[in-house]
Amino acid sequence: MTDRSQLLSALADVVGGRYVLTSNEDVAPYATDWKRSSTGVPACVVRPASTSEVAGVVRHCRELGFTIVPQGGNSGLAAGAIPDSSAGQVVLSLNRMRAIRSLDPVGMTIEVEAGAILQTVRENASEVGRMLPIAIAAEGSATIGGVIATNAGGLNVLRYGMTRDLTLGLEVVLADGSVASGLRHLRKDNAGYDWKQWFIGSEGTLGIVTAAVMRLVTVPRHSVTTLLSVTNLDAAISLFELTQQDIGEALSAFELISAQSIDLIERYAQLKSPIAAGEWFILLEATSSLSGLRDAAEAVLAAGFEIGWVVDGVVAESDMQARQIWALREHVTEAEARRGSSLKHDISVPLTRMGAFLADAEAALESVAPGAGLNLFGHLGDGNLHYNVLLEPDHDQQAINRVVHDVVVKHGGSISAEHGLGQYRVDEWLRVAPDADLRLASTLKTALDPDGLLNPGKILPSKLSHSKAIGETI
Ligand code: 2HG
Ligand code: ZN
Repeated sequence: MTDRSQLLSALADVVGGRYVLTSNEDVAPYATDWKRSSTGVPACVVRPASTSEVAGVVRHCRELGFTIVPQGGNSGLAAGAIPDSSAGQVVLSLNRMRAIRSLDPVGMTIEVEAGAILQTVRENASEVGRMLPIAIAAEGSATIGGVIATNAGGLNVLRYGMTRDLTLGLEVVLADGSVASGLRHLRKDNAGYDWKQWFIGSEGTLGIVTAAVMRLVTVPRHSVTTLLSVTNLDAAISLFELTQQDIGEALSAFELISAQSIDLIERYAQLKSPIAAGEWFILLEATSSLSGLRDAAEAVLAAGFEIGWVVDGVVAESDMQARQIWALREHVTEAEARRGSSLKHDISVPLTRMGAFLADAEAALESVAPGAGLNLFGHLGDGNLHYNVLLEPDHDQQAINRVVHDVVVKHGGSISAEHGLGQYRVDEWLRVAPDADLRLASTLKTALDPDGLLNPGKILPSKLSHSKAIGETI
């Protein structure tokens, strides 16, 4: 028996033969990412139904020398859940583990399995007047496990924080096949290390998340949605300051969309902006259990007009109009993909450096890709910009990545704000990361996955090249 046939039969014993996928047709949806930029060749795809089956799969892969690529809804934008082309990696899909294990509206927690779809979890919570405030366009396919593994951000981070801030407990299958159970429903727990944090945002490189306890919030009774266009970025930032002052903790989204992005949406997603363009558009949303939001939003808009920051604006009159405004924002990624290929940069800088970052990035980009089209949008309130370059065949992608990321570093920013490093940004991270970050990452990886079984090539390239990168003797 070859190693692979031994593996297939061992995995079939654990999960049942029909859940070990090998044909090209069955494997294809798990082997290519959403952007269709990365396609791998896995040894097989395995779909366990329980935590103990995940543990069994891990043990067999380890014994037989196959590495594992954990996968949730495969909606990631950095190819973190896509295998390489060696046929030596097993894609472990969590998509059969979808149970909502418990929902506590009083303690405001929900316990779910890793493969539960984000939208389903949100719907379950909303049935009892609660909300899981992770708002991402991919909610219909993204899973809780994937959201945790990437520490996903999204549209409401400004108000509720990243996925990390909403995760109370985890159950994780470790690289040795043992299970770490920490499904605690507690807001306060200082007993020992807070080990769940090691796995949140670890992109499946330290352990496989099989279940989680998430923190819920109450569904706000009132909301107001406003679309504005502003003269320039300084005006957008000033308006953000004013909004924080006057709307305060009710502010749930402050999204920035460039005029070029609106053009893309109008051309490729057949949607229409209801207002005249400025250099930038802002989608402002406030939600609260208390009333009076509409007056507050109108006052901000009026002040913005008077000072000369705002070019045009509309406050949604109905839920339907609010949904239409949100549809513009939610179609940016799709419109970009329909236009053609693009090079995404998911960056963050301190808000006060955003203007200088944009000016420097424009000049740097001009030096390697003169006249390149851009799709700039993001979560201004979080200092997180999607600095996406619309690719043309003659573009040198590595050169573009380097100049953009160098400017990010110059302004004290991060080259991976909310999507993860995946495979696309590993080399760049190794190039720009501080030594301490690399040393600690390596220490953690060595402690939890000494043999490099879990998602090799993600976050850290491979044991060998990473050791070289951080100057260890090997
Ligand atoms: C968003 O903000 C997502 O809509 C996707 O993070 C970003 O497409 C992108 O680059
Ligand atoms: Zn985003």
